Formats: sequence, C-alpha cells, structure tokens
Amino acid sequence: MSDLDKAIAQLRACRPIPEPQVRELCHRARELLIEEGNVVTVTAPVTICGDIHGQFHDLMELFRVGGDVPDTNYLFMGESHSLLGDFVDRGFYSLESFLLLLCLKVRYPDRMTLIRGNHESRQITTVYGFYDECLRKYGSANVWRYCCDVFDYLALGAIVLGASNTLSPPSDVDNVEIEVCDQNGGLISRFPRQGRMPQLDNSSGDKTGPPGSGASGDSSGSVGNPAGAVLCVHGGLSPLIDTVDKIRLIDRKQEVPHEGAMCDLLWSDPDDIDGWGLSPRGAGFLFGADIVKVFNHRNDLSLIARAHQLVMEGFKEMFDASIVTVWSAPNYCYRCGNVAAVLELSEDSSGWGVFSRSNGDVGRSSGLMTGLEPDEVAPKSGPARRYRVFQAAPQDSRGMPAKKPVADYFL
Ligand SMILES: [Mn+2]
Repeated sequence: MSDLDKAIAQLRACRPIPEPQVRELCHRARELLIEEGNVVTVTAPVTICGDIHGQFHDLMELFRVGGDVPDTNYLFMGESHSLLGDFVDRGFYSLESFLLLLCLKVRYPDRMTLIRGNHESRQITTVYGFYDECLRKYGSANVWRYCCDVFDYLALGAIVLGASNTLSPPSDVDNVEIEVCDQNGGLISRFPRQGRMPQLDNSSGDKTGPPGSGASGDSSGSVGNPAGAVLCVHGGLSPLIDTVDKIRLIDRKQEVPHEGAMCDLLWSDPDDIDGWGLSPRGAGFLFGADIVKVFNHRNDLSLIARAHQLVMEGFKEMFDASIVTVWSAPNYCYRCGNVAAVLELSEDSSGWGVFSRSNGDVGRSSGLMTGLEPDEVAPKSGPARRYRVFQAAPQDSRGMPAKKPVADYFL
C-alpha cells in the first residue's frame, strides 16, 4: 500500500494525517492543479456535488449514495465526481474532508474535479472555522497555510460534455427527463420531458434530434454535445463574462478578489429579477432568467449547475431548468433540517461521442449570436438528470463534538 493509499485510509476513518504528509500532499496537488485550465473539461458520466462544509460523515454518506471514487480493488466504477466548492468551514471536520478530497484528486486525477468555492479563501476561512480547526488540530497555522496555497490553484469551473438526454439506467416510463431517487435508490418522483419545456417554434419543425446535435434546429457547432454542454461553477455568472472562453482568460492563481469576474463566479446567485442586481452578500451579483438564457444560448450550454445556496430539498431548478442549484450538506450546520442531493448525468451512447478540436476546445459553437433578445432564445431541454437525495449520516456514525457551530449560514 502506497503512502497515499494509507493516507486515504486514515482520512476515511476521519483521522488527520501528520503535518509533513499534508505538506507533501498539498505540494503534489498544486503541481497537478497548476496544469488544469480555469475551466476543466469533464466527460459524462459524472456526479455533480455541491457544498460540503466540513461535514465529513455526510461526505462519506455522499460517496455511499452517489458512488465511491474508484478504489484500486474495484474494477471500474465509471463515475467521475465534480465537486462545486465550499469544502471547508462551519462543519467540525473541514480538515479531514478537504484533505481526503485532495488525496483522491491526487490519486485519481481524472475522476475528481474540484472547483473553487467562495469559502476556499484565506479571508473567509479565517472567519468561518477552518483556520481555527487547523490551529486546534496541529497547534500551528502551517497546515491552514498549505491548504490555502492549494485553494489558489483550484479551477473556477468545469464543462461537462457527452451527457445523455436519456436516463441511464433507463426509466421504466417513456420520456422521463428527471428522476429523483432517495439514498437507497428508491424512486421519489419523476418528470417527463413534455410539459416542462416549451416546444421550440415551428422553424425547428420536425427536427426531433437531441438538443445540440444539429437535428434540433440549433447551431451546428455542438456535435459531440448531444444534450448540450453543462457549465459547473460554484456561484454563478458575472456581468464581466459573456463567454466561457473569457473565464479561461482569468488569472486565477491568487486569493479570491473582493470584486471582478473571478469573485462573481464564486459569489453570485440566480434570482427572480430581470438582468443584474446587487447581491445582499456584498460580493458577486444577482442575475435573472434572461441573463442565464442568453449566456447558455451564446455558449451552447443546456444547463448551468451551481452550488452556494442552501436548498431544503437538496436541489432546485430555476428558469425553465436552465440552471440548477445542488446542495450536498444535509442538515447543514447540524441544525437546518434540509436534505442534500447530488446530480448524476449519464453518458450518451448515441454514437455521437465527444471529439476534441486541435485547439483543445471541445465541440462548441462559434458563439456568434448577435442582436439576440431573451424571448428569442429557445431553451435546450438539456441532459436527463437523476438527483439522488440523501439525509445526514446516522448519528452514531459521527463523533459529534458538543460545541455548536456559529449560526450564520448566509454566506
Ligand atoms: Mn458558497
């Protein structure tokens, strides 16, 4: 067993690893992350996860419900994981949670995509618990410093390609676009494709192919994205960013700034407004359905998956399913009473596959949409989605400290 596998085993048991080993791990993680672009390309199948916030035992429950990261003893799990940030703060085990995710990233780099959240920042972790936790567990701030240096290298987003617009394993009812399952795989509810999404206008006529395949009456640049690409980001959009390519140009290797495009991506929230609005968080912006629909159309996206906001049901789709919030910390702060969810996108098997262009760009349209009015934007129905909803890990699986965390879950 390698040192890394030993560290994984130790962290899975919720025991911190020694400081020199953390230093080595963070160094290796940084070398890996520095090679990643600001927007990582991920190929379906993928399980998308939202905020964790140091709730270690619930992270273990997430892996049980959503599928574990491949162990060398297992054959092939087929799933990769994309975690949308806010790994730390508030919970009692931010350290063990983050280090385990980091170990898994180093051990299985293609199976784990870690995206930066607004809590992966020096300033925020100093206020909301992670700094104190490191100090308490190691007696110095060294480990906190190593981790913060890793935060600076985390990607800002991911693009999921090759997702299917049918469920896998298939639903036993035709035309189901969304299934919601409980933590044991039992069916809670399902939603058909028809009736949810408005039909495209007559110009798309009899074209019944999957959205983005070219047979849906859409732009031709999306072959290889049968269900349209999915953008993953922690917070949301920015008024300074109108294309995914502009995200790629940000100099991300720094502490999260107080304003600007990088800040907005980590802090913004969708809201029932027109256009842009000021955020009550004091960082990032609020953005409405019109903003999302124009952005998705321009960038050939069918869906934006983001985290950042507590949702009592674990997930929440908004704006004709053009954006979804995924929240993966059940009973947040050990007191909110919410359930959590992960979002599974399955692999397309229609034969279109995913191809890469020589410039590394993958199956995207030119983005040349001029004079576009929000009303003219026909939403893509997007990939079939299976949400797995789960509750907090059983009480007896956690060594629950007596002290309650500070009750401020606004950030
Ligand atoms: Mn957040």
